[in-house]
Amino acid sequence: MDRKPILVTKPALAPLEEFLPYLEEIWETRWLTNSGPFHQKLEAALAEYLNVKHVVLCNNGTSALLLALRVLGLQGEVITTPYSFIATGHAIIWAGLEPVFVDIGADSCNLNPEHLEAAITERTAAIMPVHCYGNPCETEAIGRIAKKHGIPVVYDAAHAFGVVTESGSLLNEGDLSVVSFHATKVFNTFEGGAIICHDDAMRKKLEYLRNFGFEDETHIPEIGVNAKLNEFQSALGLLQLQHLEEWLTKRAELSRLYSEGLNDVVGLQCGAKPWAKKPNYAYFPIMINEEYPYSRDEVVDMLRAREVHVRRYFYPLITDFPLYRNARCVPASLPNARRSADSVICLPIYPDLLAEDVRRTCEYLRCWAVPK
Ligand code: T4K
Repeated sequence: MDRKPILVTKPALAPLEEFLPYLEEIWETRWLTNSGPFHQKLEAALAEYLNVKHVVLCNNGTSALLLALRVLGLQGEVITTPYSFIATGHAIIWAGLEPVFVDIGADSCNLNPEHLEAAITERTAAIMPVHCYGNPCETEAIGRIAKKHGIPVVYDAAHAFGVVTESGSLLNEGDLSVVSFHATKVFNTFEGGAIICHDDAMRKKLEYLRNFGFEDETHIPEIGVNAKLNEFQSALGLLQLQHLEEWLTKRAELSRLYSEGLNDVVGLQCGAKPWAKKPNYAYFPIMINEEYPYSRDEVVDMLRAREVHVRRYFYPLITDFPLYRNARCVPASLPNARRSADSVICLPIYPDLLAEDVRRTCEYLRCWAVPK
């Protein structure tokens, strides 16, 4: 039987007819960019939804990371995780800093605070952990170590939009957090991102850094870039926000179906633990270990042959790209990150995914688990 390919994700979009009035308004006002009315409304709406003080919109998550690092006026090294998308490492280098990679935990995919202190030197300027898959980092331990050494923490929260822990919005942790609104994310504006910050002065500085450095018409205190989100994307964001809870409910239901379908499969571990009080179910990673009769890459190929186009987020490790070969790693062999990169498969998850497709995918993984 011919099946439609199932991709790892499919962007959620509000109905087109609901977007038309926003477009008509843009065509009417001719206000297209540069902190226009929709942009201002979206910043306010997101701050309220996310329960954070300031949201500074940017044109994507990578430039938001770049500005977050720039605004702190850092020099030297930034400690991060090798188990992430390449943008995490690239942003550090673009900001003129050196990445240092600390291993992740044995059963979390996040930076392990136990190795953090060993990685800190007099050249450490900041820590940039990633809430991988939207699962919260050990923020308390990281915060304690950062405070002891007097260094700021910038969370790469690209995956963590809307995640809430026992202490409230995860995005309130650290000095700054960065979210992504890329097409593949839980909340998308086609492309987009934002910096979450907690004080007025920092917000002002970020606003001028994203607009060429203009503080006002005649003053440019620092070299800025053009990292603005336009009115089309901001209007879309306002509309998308109205549908978000419904999309999160669907993601939660699909995630539950995967967990039920795969929980007892020998050699396969569901990595998407709902550690947060309110998770966002951004990804559904599984880990294939030695007890499974097929290797991770064989499983990827077998699923793809059945039109289930899974991805290996995050393989290879950032440190395995030749550009990063000389980066300092703690410990040098990064054993946990390596194990996760070699065993992970991210299964398809998005609001329009059909329950029957999740069941079918689980069925394949269960059948193949029977020894060869
Ligand atoms: N930090 C972290 C931890 C991140 O994960 C990311 C981005 C960033 C920072 C940087 O944020 P941004 O600057 O991107 O805002 C994707 C995304 O491009 C990237 O945003 C994301 N992380 C990364 C984890 O995944 P690819 O190369 O895997 O994307 P691609 O084009 O292969 O798309 C994946 C699947 O989605 C495809 O099977 C098709 C489907 N798709 C994709 C797009 C773009 C669609 O159906 N429609 C679409 O428009 O990187």
